[in-house]
Amino acid sequence: MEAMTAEGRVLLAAPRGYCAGVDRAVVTVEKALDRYGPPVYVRKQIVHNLHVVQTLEKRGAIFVEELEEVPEGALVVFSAHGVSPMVHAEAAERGLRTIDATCPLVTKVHNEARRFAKEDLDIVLIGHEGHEEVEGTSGEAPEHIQLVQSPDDVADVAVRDPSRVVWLSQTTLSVDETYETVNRLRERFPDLMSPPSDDICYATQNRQVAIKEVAAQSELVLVVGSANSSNSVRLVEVALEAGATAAYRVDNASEIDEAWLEGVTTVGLTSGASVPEELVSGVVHWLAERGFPTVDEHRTTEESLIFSLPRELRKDLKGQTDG
Ligand code: 2E4
Ligand code: SF4
Repeated sequence: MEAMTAEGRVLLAAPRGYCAGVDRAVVTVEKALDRYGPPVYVRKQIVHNLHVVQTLEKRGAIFVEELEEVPEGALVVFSAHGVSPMVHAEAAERGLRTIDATCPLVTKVHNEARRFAKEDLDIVLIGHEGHEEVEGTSGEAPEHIQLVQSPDDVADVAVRDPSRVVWLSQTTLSVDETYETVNRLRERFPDLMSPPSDDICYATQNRQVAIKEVAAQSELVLVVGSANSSNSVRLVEVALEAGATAAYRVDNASEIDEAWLEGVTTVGLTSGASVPEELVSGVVHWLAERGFPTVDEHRTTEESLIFSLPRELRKDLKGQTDG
């Protein structure tokens, strides 16, 4: 077939890669290392990306699973995914110095959870069990929140008063699947209340819209991102739903299987919100060497959101420049 001999092309989705919350969290650890010197402890992976974590480790960050691994009086950064109030309390009890790098858009969901719990509503949290963001949000109101992972889970939801139920969600879910879950919830609870604005954040939504359009024109879609990155894994699912013949997640170019390229003329390419652009460039370079030298970017929207650094850090950085 003609397509087999023609040069292949890469269709690069935009927006892709770092969102405002990830940029803020990574810069927080970098600036904490500069300002206070190593070691800077970080509870959990600052963002779910292997390359980011390994790079910060080389600079003196120490990643721990739990606060008990942090020595008394040391400095610890909380990851972008957020922590439950119990973790804050434990840090205070242990006399740890803390910097909270929770994304402000995750904090927004925590605030909603607290407010709805105060109103004594039953809260259905749509999200994935065991994910750090879900653990953090659930911890705000464990007695009011129940987790629903998929549309099929809705059948098992039990509430005290069907007219006083509200839903919230993790920030990184598939927009379409969440919509389906909410529809099912509304079938069961017609008075279901919604959060004041979307919990699935702008970056998650924008990356899904972009890859949908790219996937519709690609036989193969590659998503750069780590295995535990919820938003990256969702991009693979969304690409398949949107018509890509095949879609794979890779941490970097070394994980691509050349057999995936057989019979392919257009490779769609994107990356999750926690993925540095250099890893995407690595994939572009790898593909160029294998018959895909042309790169066309397909942009669906511009992003310009920037978050200021955590207050605790800003204060000290200011003190430094003020002398
Ligand atoms: C915080 C909240 O949540 P996910 O697994 O997608 O996290 P990742 O670190 O890959 O992406 C950044 C992020 C952080 C997303 N939402
Ligand atoms: Fe924040 Fe959204 Fe980025 Fe998560 S994906 S860190 S919620 S901006």
